Amino acid sequence: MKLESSYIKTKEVLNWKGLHLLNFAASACSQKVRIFMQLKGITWQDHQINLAADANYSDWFMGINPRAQVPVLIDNGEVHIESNDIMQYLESKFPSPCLLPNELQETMQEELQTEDDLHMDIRNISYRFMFGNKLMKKKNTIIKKYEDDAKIGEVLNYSHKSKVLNFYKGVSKEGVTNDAIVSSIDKFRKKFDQFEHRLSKQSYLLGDSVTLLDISWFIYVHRLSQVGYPFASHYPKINLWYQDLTTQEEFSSNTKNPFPVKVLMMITKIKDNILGTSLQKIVNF
Ligand SMILES: N[C@@H](CCC(=O)N[C@@H](CS)C(=O)NCC(=O)O)C(=O)O
Repeated sequence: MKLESSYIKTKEVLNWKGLHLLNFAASACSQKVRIFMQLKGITWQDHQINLAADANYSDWFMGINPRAQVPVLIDNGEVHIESNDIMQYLESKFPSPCLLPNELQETMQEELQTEDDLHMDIRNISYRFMFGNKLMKKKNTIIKKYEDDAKIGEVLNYSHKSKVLNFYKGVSKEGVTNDAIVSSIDKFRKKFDQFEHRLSKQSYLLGDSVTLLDISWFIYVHRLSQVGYPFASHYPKINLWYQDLTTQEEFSSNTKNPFPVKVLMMITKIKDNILGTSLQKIVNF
């Protein structure tokens, strides 16, 4: 989605030349776009927005993306948001190597919508098992800012805005609950059942070559497998597909966790093992 320049309060970016990606190393949506760009051989100027320090809620960043989310692509002063839209925009600008064949356009739209609809579910998993519910305590001021900012109402469609607000309101009180985890995993299972079936007949999710959809789902599978989702025993074909992609440098180098996230994850894991609150135990795999 290209944002009208009238929305952009941080005017300096309107003069930026070339391609700039505002992103965060540990953000799933950022990782997706970085893999995509690297596979295409596109180079960009990197701007890290530290989500752990709420840099995405700074006036500077919200003056660029009032949704307060990464990734954001700036192409010669044009601001693009929404990871799936960014990839599709770049596909038309850099068609080779092809990651979105024409004949798959319609299927891809449906598939990407499903993937995007599951974003809050991957958030549940990440906040609970990677960040140990740690990152949301500070969110009250942010909720206020989010609610107050009229521009956000304009740029966020309302269902999206209420989803994000409900998430933060819920988690800032009680963290991500076991029920939320079970419900999120149920949604992933439905998709994984489909993918397992497809991958018994083809090498990638939409045929025999990598597409944008493989990149999008790689990120989710990676995140779930990091927190103990038993792909090898439950979805062996998905596991093979995942292992295969992991051997590619573009996929592995863009999904490494920064050191503080590694530490947080390790502490969360130890705690969950002691308390019997790991993903495996909660979902009863
Ligand atoms: N649908 C959006 C989701 C973007 C999104 O939620 N980004 C996350 C990181 S993966 C973010 O910026 N979170 C910051 C926050 O909510 O505080 C996309 O695909 O770009």
